[in-house]
Amino acid sequence: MTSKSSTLLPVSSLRTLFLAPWIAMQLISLLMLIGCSGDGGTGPEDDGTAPAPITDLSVIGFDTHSVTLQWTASGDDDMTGTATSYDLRYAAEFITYLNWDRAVPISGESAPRPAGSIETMQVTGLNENETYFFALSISDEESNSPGVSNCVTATCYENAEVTFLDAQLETAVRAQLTKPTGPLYRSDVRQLFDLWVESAGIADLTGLQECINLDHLALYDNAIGNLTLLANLTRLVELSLSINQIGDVTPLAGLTGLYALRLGYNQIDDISALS
Ligand SMILES: [Ca+2]
Ligand SMILES: [Ca+2]
Repeated sequence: MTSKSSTLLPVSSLRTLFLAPWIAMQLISLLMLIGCSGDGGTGPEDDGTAPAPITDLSVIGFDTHSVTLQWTASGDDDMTGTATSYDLRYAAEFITYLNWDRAVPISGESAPRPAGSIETMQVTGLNENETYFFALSISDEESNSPGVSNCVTATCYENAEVTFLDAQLETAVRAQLTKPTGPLYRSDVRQLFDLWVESAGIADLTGLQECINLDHLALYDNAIGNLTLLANLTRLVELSLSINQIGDVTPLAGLTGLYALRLGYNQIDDISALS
């Protein structure tokens, strides 16, 4: 600003004393000229009231390369009228006002509809198996904004149906998910963190390979011989497979997060894969 840079000039204190009132007058004239508007623009006078904050941003769908978001529009002034623009952004980390400037702007937002309207937007061009965080801000015509909305997260993947070939295993999974009937999707079985199925005659683990968020799995006293389908369950920290028909434990070699592994009463000769 003019006044600030002037005080930095190496002038004598006497000259500063005489010039200060003149500089102040010039500054007042300049401010009157631009109408004292906050951003110096020529748009409508600032109404001084920002849109209400958006607090209900949510994920209503996703696919391999897209995420669909929904929220309720606020208005030009709090929850009244119609705001002017949205700024939707994504990041690889949780978004708050602190890191908002580093979040990546997404183009193609529609103009806000009247306060109270349900807005949806599909964000496309995302990477499969990547996790994204989303947040948005809303502004009125004078760039008044309440700041950053709540932040939501989604991972892009094909939400395929998951089939369990062993009825006992499926029953146990459904019980744990409290979803007794209907198709089981990846988005369902990824909600599974603990599973305990004992003495149920389970031989076929098909379906468990999709339960990638399991951290505790206990399958005592079943008829399991092949562990291949457990190889991708890298979040497991506790795995109990005692009393089965297991000969080969090499599929478990990549489960580096395990701190408890129980393999008693099987037919294992070589555990070097687990070293
Ligand atoms: Ca306005
Ligand atoms: Ca306003």
